[in-house]
Amino acid sequence: MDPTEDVQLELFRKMTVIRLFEKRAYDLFMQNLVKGTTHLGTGQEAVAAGVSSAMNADDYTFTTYRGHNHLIARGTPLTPIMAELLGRENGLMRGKGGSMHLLDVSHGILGAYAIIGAQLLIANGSAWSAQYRGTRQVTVAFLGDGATNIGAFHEALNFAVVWRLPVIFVCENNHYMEYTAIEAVTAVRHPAADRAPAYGLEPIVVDGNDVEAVYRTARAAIGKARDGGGPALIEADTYRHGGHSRADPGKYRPEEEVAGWLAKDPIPRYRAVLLRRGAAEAALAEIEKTAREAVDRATDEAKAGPEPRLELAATNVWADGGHSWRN
Ligand SMILES: Cc1ncc(C[n+]2csc(CCOP(=O)(O)OP(=O)(O)O)c2C)c(N)n1
Ligand SMILES: [Mg+2]
Repeated sequence: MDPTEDVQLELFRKMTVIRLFEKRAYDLFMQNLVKGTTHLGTGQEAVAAGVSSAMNADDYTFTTYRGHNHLIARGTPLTPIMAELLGRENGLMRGKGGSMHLLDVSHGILGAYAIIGAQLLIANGSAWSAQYRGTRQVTVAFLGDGATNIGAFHEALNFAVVWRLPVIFVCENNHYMEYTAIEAVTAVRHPAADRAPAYGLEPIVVDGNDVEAVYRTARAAIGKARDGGGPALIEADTYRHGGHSRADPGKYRPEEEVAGWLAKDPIPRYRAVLLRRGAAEAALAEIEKTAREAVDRATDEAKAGPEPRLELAATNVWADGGHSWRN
């Protein structure tokens, strides 16, 4: 289904906010204000925006260390994410997790996982729980292309199909796993989609820089899973503009390759589509202005947050005997 006009503006808004937030995160990292590392999804915004807009508010998201974008797309306020990056007590995890370990149960984010592939098996558990409880909630788990060469990916796919789980695996194929091109270490061309038939799944490849294509593909898969039709594996073809993490300049990538993908930047591309369809320039400019202000506000509020108190060091470290997810 094509997005309504409201959804179209929402897709543009989400991508814009994510881009500006991550640009700010990079600047703060370069100023040595970020505690720990960062992995930015700059260039990959259309995947986060398109998939999240196809989800219901009570659906679940599992993401990776490259996950700021997925939280923002699902509506987590910017300040607690920014404050978490800066290691402040007003951060999502009270400043104890940092960029790679974001969790926001109130927006259905059941964690960001730094161990490649680990989230996929836990996502199966979340989907199984929804299936068992009969809630019609769908779980979406994001993964990188490199994760497709990890055993957990294959274990998760197999069991998701065997149990017909309401889980959607979205592989963001940005063509690199750290500093290695995925094609140099993978037997098939499409690292996720070409493996799907081995588990009885349809091979799905979508242009991950076309936000509406991502939205349509995700909506179809999520709707089917919600109705009991079982899991799907979506491969979104995309590219990260920057390096793998921190200040990595990404020089291991050929210049022409980077230039080719910059020309396919999902945000200006969608902006042009909306203008062609008759959207008012002023409306888009207003979205951009509001996004800039929101990122500025989040930065100020994060910087104003206190350093975590010493007594917090031992909280939320051990299970308390309960089974519920909590922040
Ligand atoms: C099990 C495991 N092995 C190795 C690593 C180190 N590592 C961190 S990120 C990364 C690359 C993953 O690439 P990909 O899945 O394509 O995700 P991307 O970073 O491109 O989003 C690796 C190997 C890890 N975190 N976990
Ligand atoms: Mg990758």
